[in-house]
Amino acid sequence: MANGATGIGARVKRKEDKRFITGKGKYTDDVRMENQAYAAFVRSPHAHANIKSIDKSAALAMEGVVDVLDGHQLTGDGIGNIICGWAVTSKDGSPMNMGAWSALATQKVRYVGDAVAVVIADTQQLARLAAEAVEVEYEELPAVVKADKSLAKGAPEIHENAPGNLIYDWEIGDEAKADAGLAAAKHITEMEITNNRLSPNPMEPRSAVATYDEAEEHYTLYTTSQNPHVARLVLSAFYNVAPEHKLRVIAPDVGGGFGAKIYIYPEEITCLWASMKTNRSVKWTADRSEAFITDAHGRDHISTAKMGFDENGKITGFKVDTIANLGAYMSLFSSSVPTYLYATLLSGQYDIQNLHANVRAVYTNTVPVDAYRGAGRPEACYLIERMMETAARELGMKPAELRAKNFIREFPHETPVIMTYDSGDFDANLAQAEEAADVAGFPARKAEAAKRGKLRGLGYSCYIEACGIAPSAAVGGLGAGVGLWESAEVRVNPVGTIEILTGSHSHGQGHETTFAQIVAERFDLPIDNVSIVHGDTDKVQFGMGTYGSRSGAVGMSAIVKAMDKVEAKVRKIAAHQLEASEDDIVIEGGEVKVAGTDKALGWHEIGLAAYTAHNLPPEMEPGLKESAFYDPSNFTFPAGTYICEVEVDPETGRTEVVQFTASDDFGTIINPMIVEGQVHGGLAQGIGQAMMEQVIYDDDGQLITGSYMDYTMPRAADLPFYSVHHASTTCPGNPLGMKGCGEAGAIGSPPAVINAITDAIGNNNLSMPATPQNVWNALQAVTASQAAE
Ligand code: MCN
Repeated sequence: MANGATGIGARVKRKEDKRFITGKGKYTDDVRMENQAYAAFVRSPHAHANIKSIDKSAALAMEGVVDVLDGHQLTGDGIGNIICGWAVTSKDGSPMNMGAWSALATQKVRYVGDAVAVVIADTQQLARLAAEAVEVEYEELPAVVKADKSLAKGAPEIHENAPGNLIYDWEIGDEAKADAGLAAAKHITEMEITNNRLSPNPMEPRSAVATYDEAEEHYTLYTTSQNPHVARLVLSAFYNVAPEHKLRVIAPDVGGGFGAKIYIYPEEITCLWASMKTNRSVKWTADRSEAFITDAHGRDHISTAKMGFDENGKITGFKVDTIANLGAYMSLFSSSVPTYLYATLLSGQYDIQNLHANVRAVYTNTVPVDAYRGAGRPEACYLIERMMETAARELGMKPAELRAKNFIREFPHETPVIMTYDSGDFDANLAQAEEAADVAGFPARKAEAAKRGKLRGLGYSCYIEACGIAPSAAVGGLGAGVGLWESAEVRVNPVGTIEILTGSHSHGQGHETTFAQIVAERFDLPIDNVSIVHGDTDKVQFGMGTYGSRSGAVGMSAIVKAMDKVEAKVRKIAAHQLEASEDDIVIEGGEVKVAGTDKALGWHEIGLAAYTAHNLPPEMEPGLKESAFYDPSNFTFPAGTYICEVEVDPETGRTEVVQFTASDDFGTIINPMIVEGQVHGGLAQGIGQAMMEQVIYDDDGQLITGSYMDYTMPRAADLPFYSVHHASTTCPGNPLGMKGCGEAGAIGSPPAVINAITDAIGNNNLSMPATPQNVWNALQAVTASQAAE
């Protein structure tokens, strides 16, 4: 049914924004429990050390300190180690080397910030003061922070069961074919590419409030989670904190996550356990400094790559060797990021028959690394799109021409790295972006900039990514420890309003609006009659949560399935009550009608009929509420072309992004305004990665970029007005035809920026982030080589 004003395709303003912009959101730190105490963690100041002793006496003597708990007590109570839930097998058939990670370290600390003990006290200030008073004696060990150095002979060994710090040595594709393809090439482009380590920086830091009810032997955890049901499952099944039916996890309003709030961290585990130990509600909220040293970081790859081309510019072979830094411990999905979310996307938008990638994942004495917006796909896109632009320069071809020569044009297309692209029109996105960016007018703009003493450059990125992460059987076969379906329940109330209970979790993506839009469209109801319930394991039957831009393609599809069931029942009730054939029932104008007559029932009448059950068809169950689980048959494959135009000041290296154009294919678009907002946010993060963000450790493993004085986040003034466009193909894999949009901007934009800057300065040797200093150094190298000639 059409519902033009608020249905599919309408730019409906976000329903949730009223409470967010008036300060009425309810976040975890807003939760105040009776008898609440506060946790403060005693953290390692060393990157690598043995714990010799812990002296709690001074802290325990402070008035208002409830207890000081350590790792021996935690493990003594049977709390299990933190695990990585995705098993990756090395190419020699051996399992990955997962080192033990206790929520509170017992013998050894492995990164600055590793938790050693927790203080529970009456106030937050007191807890923090008392944590300072806990004396831990350490025996310092040498540390290693860089992925390649960690693999080097003689590097300090971080986990006993991971010799040489190697977690796995994994491959995908056919190496012999890739070698043969390169051997047959007329031209080979070869590059070393690093992908800088990032900190996720959601606006709301992580937080937990745990309560133990002794009489019921029941736990409640309020937490900043993107997936409360997964948290409950993991906390009960793996960490043994509480049985699943005795644990309620609530993720109320959550102020952004970007991946960092998928995982179950030491702090939540410890707060739950401490609430039982102390019989107090226990609250912990990270401050920004703590977030920098505890939130899982992202990216951090070092790669070498070779791409071969024939005389026509067609790719003959592609070989990639990557070392991925996973930090000190394996976080929940860490193993899957540099393997199944990265190397499987290395075919990009191109028809590459001969492809091989090798990935070694390593431990270092740094914060654990896991999925951060894009997770693996930005690393793949950056690598391919830097290679393509570089190859075009080396071959003397236009970057767009080289790409178009290699585009995939027939779907479904199976790549040699196990992905089956289902749909797309890469030419359409490229053409749309080139037109919107006025590529034809670039030479004139460059000449005009030159008159002002500025260097202007243009860079492309043609990205593809796999999101809508599922299907369960496929990910299970690849090592995932969970299924990746989604569930939903549609409840029509007796008064005809509708509640949608979903296992997806909204923490900035506008689900309360878009999810309501598809219901308003289907049942032709005012959007205000529909409300969305999420984020509470006691309310929503089950769910796998929000990451991998899956809530549209998977979460909303589950709602569609449940709506199918509701509609079937509504038709039966209406046909019975209106004495008509089910085939003649239509749903429109907020009513359920007999086509071609004036016989109609309002939704409130249908609802009332279902719940009073006075006059239902024989054998029909009373009530009107249906649930569904949805497991798609494939990922979705958003794709597009991004074109970045920059102006560099050669005096200072300062670079301005003067124009950024995006043409995306997100399939059916439910709410263009929300989708544009998602693209804007992703672009800000991608441009941030390309130009300013970088986590830096010194050689001893001390975090240098531990505050916003040293870790540069992009601000509004650093970013241009984006020019965002859509050229869509329908996704055949889900009932709405949607592809995910939540990560695309962060995936596609970094190579476009670096390609533009390197074009401007005439030096291809530039790594992210392109800070003024890095750009200036690259410019000096150009001047030096010109002087030498
Ligand atoms: N949508 C749409 N039409 C489409 C695709 C999506 O209208 N064709 C809508 C959806 O209905 C939803 C929103 O766009 O309201 C994003 O949908 P989707 O792409 O499915 O992504 P998710 O909802 O699963 O969100 C996850 C994604 C990820 S993985 C990260 S990381 C990320 C992102 O979303 N983190 C975010 N966007 C974020 N935005 C904010 N504000 N905060 C974060 O932490």
